[in-house]
Amino acid sequence: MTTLITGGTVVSATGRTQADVLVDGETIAAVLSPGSTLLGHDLAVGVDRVIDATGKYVVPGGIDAHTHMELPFGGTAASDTFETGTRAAAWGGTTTIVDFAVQRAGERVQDGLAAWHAKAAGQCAVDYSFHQIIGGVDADSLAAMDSLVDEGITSFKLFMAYPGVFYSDDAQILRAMQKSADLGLLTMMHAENGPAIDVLVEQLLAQGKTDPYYHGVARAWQMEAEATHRAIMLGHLTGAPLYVVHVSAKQAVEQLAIARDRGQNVFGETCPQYLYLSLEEHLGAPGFEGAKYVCSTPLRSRAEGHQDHMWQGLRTNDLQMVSTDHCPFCMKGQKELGVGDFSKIPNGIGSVEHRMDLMYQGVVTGEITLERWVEITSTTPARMFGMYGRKGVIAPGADADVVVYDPQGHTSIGLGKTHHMSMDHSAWEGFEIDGHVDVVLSRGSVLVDEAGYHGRPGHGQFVKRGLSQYLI
Ligand code: DUC
Ligand code: ZN
Ligand code: ZN
Ligand code: ZN
Repeated sequence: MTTLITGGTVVSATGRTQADVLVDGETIAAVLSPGSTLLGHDLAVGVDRVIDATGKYVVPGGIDAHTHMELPFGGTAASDTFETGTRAAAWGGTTTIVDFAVQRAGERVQDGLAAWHAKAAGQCAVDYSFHQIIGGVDADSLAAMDSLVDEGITSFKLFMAYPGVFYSDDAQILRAMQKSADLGLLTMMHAENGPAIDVLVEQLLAQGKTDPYYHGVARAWQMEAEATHRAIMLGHLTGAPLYVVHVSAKQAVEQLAIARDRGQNVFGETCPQYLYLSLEEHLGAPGFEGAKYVCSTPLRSRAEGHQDHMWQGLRTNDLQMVSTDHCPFCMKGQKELGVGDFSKIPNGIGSVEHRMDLMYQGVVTGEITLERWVEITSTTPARMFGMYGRKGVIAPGADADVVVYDPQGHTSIGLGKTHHMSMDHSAWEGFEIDGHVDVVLSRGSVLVDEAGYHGRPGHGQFVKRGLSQYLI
């Protein structure tokens, strides 16, 4: 099967050009100046399928490097399965996800990873890979890290938050970082001071402060900034490269900037919710509405300027990319577990479907350039997590993961509109996007076009990743 995507503007992380994209089977065969012929043949005549992208952007498929499909958490499990979550991803122009396989204290890493393979295999509409959560750092799990690279898993995540669940203390972090420095793995860190947060939670609840808003009070920015600094110092000591997930506090970005300025190999990711939503307007919504916006790290105060600072970090490259931390829970039966006690609200927001649109809105409003949009949503995730060349770029030989994006189109987000995630609400209800995902190809197959959805469970394949290109 050959496909010609014709008449569009091909956008990369470094520029834009008028070009036609020829897809042969699962990969990109050529990127050609408009109207090119191949050995004298008119390309549009010889191909099986022509996609007219006139007036539209042709960009590499989105890579969401932080999702939690089916994650057991807070006495329940994230409401998107690999099937529903990757279908929603496809609708939104994301053609690769990297989810987190979970090892808990007392479990074998190999078993945790095998369980995640079992959940995802045959279910995914788009390609997928895994990071490994090490929730119990001990001699066995450290030894098991040796085989991760061979499994195509070149990054692992530790938690400074959630004592009793995934938490690692400083001694465990130090040992895991020493190991990752040896192996060339990328250490991902959930940087929040969990034990100190737990004290504030207990005190707030004792004062009768039980509303969702207090989730944000307990998880104060100081808790994130302190943990970020501590992780950076442990990374400095051990030589382990560090990737801080879901950065939301401006003081945490400042810590990353200081570390980067002294030449340390430190990176940061933020998420759409930290760019658009706030403690006051969303987490502080009347009644129990704020529960929709309970995630960790929490939404931050707009009065304190955190959201503006996240956009700035993306411009200055103190933050390198945007993932969603997609971790959806329904209000009914899930979020409502925390009525009367904010600490029992399962943490997470669902955004996997909307990341490309929400970040494109930053292009419309002038927060970022068109090229930066491609860079933070696709190219850098591919390079950061060892998939570049195959993913993250429109070039001959790359997987034909391509999105045709219509800047004149419009997307209304919300239930009954463009919502395909398995949730009974949307944190993004009412968001209006100037722009529209028109066509989505994954390894040469059209998953979405104007006629609708053509994807299927099992099209998506596991991607064995190489080492991060950001290691030095
Ligand atoms: N944060 C969330 O919001 N959900 C799952 C885990 C996490 O760290
Ligand atoms: Zn986290
Ligand atoms: Zn997460
Ligand atoms: Zn359209």
